[in-house]
Amino acid sequence: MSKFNTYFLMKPTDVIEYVKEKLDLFEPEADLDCKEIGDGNLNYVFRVWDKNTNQSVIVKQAGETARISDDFKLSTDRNKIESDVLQLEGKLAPGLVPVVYKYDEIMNCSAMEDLSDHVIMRQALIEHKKFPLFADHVTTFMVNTLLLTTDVVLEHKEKKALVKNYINPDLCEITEDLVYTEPFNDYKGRNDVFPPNLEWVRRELYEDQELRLEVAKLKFEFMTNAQALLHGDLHTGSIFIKPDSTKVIDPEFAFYGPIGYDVGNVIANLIFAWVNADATINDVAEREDYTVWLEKTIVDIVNMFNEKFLKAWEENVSEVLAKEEGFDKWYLGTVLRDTAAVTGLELSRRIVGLAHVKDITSISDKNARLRAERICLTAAKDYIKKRESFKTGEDFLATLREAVNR
Ligand code: SR1
Ligand code: MG
Repeated sequence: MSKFNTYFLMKPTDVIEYVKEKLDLFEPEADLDCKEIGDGNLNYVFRVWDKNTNQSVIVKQAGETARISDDFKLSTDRNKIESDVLQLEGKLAPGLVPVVYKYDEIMNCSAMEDLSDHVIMRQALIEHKKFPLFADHVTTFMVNTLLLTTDVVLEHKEKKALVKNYINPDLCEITEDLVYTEPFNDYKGRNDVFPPNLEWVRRELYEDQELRLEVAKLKFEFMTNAQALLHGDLHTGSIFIKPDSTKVIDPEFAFYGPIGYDVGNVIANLIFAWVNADATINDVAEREDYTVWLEKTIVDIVNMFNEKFLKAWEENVSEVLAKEEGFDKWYLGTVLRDTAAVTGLELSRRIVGLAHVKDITSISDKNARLRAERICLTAAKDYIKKRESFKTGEDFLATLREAVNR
C-alpha cells in the first residue's frame, strides 16, 4: 500500500518517492535529487530535479499550521484553492502564471512548473535589478484576472458560483487580522515594531483616532465587497521574474474581494523597494537612477492599469446597466480609491505587524531603517485618509515624494 494514501508532512526523501510514484514526468532511469526551497510564511516548497538531465518540477505542500507560527491553524485545502486559481488565471492571463501538473487532495500538495530560470522579484529589487516589462506584464495580469471575474463581465449566477467556490475563511482571517486590525490596534499583542520606532508608531498609528476609524471602514469593505477573484497576496515575493518574463505565483489567499486589494499590494511593495534603494545605495547617481526607475514603474502601473481596464471594459462588459455612460469611469474611480487605501495598509502592516519584508529588515543602519519606516508610514496615512483623491500614477508618486520631504 502506498504511504501517500494518508496525509503527512513530507521530507525531501519522501518527495522524491512521491514524484516517482505519483507523477508521470521523469524517465524510470532518472537520478532524482530534492531540496526544500520555500521561504514563504505558510508552506513547504520542494524542488526535484534529475541529476542527469536537469529536468525539474516543484512540489508545494501545505502543513496544518503556518510555517511562520503555530498560532495559525490553517485548513490544508488552501493548496487546492491555489492550484484551481492558478489554472483559472492561466486561462485569463496566459503565460503569466506557472503551469500546474497535478493537485493531490490527500497529501494536500500540488506539482507545478519549476521557474528556477526566474528569480523572486523582492530579492531582485533588493539587488537593484530593473525589469522594464514588469509594469506591462503585471497590469495585464491584474486587469485580466480581476475585471474578467467581476459581475460586470460574468453572467451573475456564474459569478456567484465562483464566490461560493472561493470562500477562503482561514486565509481571509489572516488578512483581516494582520493587514486591517493589528497594525492599528495591537489587541493580540503580536505586532513586531522596530524598537527605536515604538514611540512614534504608538503616537502616529495606535493613537490616531481618525486613521483607526478609516481603517475600520476599510476592513468591512474588504470583508463584504465581493467584487472580483483576487490573488489576495500580490506582493513582490509572490512574483517570479526575469527580464522578458513575469510569473505570478502563490494565490492561496484568493477569494472574492475588492480589486484594489491586489493593485495596492503591488504599489506598496514597489515603495518598499524604493525605500530600500534610498537607504542602501551609497553612490548618488546610481541611487537616483534606480529610484527613478522604481518611480516610473509605479506611475506606469497605475496609468497602464487605468488604460487597460477601460479598454477591457469596453470589450468585455455584459451587464446591461454597466453600459450606462460614465459607469465605467465611476467604477474605476472606486477601484483606485481602494488601491490607495490598500497601498497604505500594506505599507503599515509590513512594518508594524507580524509579517515583515526583507526590503525593510535588511537595512542594517539603524537611522536609515528608521527613516525608511517613517517614509512608508507617513505616506501610508495619506494613502488611507485621502484615498478618494488618487486617480493617476502621478498622484500615487506625489504622496511618496511628500512623505520623503516631510
Ligand atoms: C501568517 S501568514 C503572514 C503573511 O504571509 C503571507 O504571505 C501573507 O502575506 C500573510 O499576511
Ligand atoms: Mg505566499
